[in-house]
Amino acid sequence: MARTGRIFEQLNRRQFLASSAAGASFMAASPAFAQKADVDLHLPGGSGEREVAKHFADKQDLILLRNRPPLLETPMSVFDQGVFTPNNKFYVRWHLANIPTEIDVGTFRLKVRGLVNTELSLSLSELLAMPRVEVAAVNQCSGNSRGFFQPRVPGGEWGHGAMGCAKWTGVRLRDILDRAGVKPGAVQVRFNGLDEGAIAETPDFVKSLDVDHARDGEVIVAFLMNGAPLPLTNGFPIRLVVPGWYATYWMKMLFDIEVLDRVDDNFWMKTAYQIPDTAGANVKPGETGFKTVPINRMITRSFVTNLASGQTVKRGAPLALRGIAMGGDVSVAAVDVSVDGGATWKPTKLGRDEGRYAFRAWSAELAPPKEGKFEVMVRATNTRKETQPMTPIWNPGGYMLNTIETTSLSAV
Ligand SMILES: Nc1nc2c(c(=O)[nH]1)N[C@H]1C(S)=C(S)[C@@H](COP(=O)(O)O)O[C@H]1N2
Ligand SMILES: [Mo]
Repeated sequence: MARTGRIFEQLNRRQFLASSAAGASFMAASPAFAQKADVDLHLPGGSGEREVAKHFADKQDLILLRNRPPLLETPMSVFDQGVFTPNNKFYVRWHLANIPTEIDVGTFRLKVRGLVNTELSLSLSELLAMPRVEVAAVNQCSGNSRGFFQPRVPGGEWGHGAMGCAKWTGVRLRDILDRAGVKPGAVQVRFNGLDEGAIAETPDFVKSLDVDHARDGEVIVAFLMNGAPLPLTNGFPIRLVVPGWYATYWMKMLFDIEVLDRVDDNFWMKTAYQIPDTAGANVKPGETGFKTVPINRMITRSFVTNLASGQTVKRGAPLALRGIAMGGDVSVAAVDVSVDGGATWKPTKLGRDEGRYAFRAWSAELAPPKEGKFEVMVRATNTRKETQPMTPIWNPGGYMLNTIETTSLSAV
């Protein structure tokens, strides 16, 4: 159990670090790093330049959308460094204002209750002693890219950086549920984290999965992210990882699992995070009265990461392009680029396959551009032959945008 011991030691150290954060939020007493970051802070169509977050001890050079509850976005340039997003650059999203800044790893317990044969109260050392699995998976907020919705919709006005990819290590949720013994008649499994609203009226943030999904062997309770304990802001000490599904289900600071004999009808399942039950979650702007379903699996997307709109490149020289793609809940099959507005597409070279749920790197060399402005479009297709739409979708929640992205460049 030497390995378990070492992780437990790391967890203990993390608790010590976490407790040094100030006050009733994650904010460090003083900024621990440079305040001027080399990141693109513009959100096209937005109200000018955004700020760099300075008060989060475990984060560096993220774009600040809100301090409390925190909304911190990863700049696109980070995704150019590799398919795994470093923990200190990984985006952060919380709904509720009261988030523990200190976790006592000795007394922390994960409860399992409801429709089970034996209720459990698992310590972190018990969890660390269970069989361990690792999965590379993209964590993406349902509202990633909401800032690009036209007409605009209320909510976190994210650019494209409410996503990240990490190697998550933990135990299978199925193993935990089997240890408790799920009783016949179970319908959903509900997850709760330690965060709470500032006022009693705020519905507690809880999310549920169908019992078969919860028991599919892929959903895990993770305690390591890229080999290190989770940052406090990403759910220390444990969080749910639901590969291929939007991050709203990836409950952070998970402490309570309840097996239900019914479909969960709490606010965060029944009212919030509902999408139109239409192809691509698309409805006409302003449309109402359509049938909705809880948001679920992710869809395919791709981005250029080495160049940003507005940049100039060298005319008459081959143009190197790099980027990332994701398949959604299946692998990326192809990434193509177009320089003629989508009339013709050229295949790119895919990077190493890190698994169906991970980002996939891609690269291409384009023919030397002539002097003047031009546009590069990038389009991913997954193994289910689903691809990205040319025209933007719309829905009132600002969810699931996956339009083909266009990068406007000029050759000089
Ligand atoms: N306990 C808790 N878990 C949570 C949330 C939250 O508000 N509280 N937000 C969810 C949503 S909507 C997102 S997008 C992801 C963000 O994960 P991250 O902050 O680790 O990037 O956490 C999910 N898990
Ligand atoms: Mo989210």
